[in-house]
Amino acid sequence: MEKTLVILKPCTIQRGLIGEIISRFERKGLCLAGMKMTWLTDEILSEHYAHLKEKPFFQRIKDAMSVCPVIVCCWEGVDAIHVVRQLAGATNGRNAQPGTIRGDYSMSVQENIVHASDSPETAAIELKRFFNDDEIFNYKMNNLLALYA
Ligand code: YYY
Ligand code: MG
Repeated sequence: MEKTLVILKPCTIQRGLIGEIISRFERKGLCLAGMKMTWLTDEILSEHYAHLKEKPFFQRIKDAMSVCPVIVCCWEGVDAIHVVRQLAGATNGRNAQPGTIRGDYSMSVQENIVHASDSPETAAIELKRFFNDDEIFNYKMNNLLALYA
């Protein structure tokens, strides 16, 4: 089992899509191990988007990520990091395949509905960045046989 971080971006909150997007992960069969609403600071966003700090859009994406609170989620499942990236789709919503979250809900690169960790290494770092240990819950869904057998 792996755990991965998903952030429902401000565009998702503003457009009233919180429930729809959470449903996509839920009905796929992922287990919700943590979830909270938080208002991201420029400081935490500078850390989170450090790999983009040389890009011309660095400040713009940080500003877009802090126009309102976001929902941070920890989803758990076999191969969860890869599965969630596949569900999210390509970064640019206009290129993302129909059937993916970005493909179905986004017309934008920046306003692309979700952030999703892109590797086991970044998932571990990002979960620590947004959650305290006691905010991640270790329990098993009782449908594992039906999901994975
Ligand atoms: O992992 P992913 O979200 O698909 O893309 P990243 O390359 O990590 O970029 C993070 C974030 O930055 C992206 O979700 C939107 C924004 N962004 C942008 O606004 N303009 C770009 N040309 C590239 C990325
Ligand atoms: Mg990324």
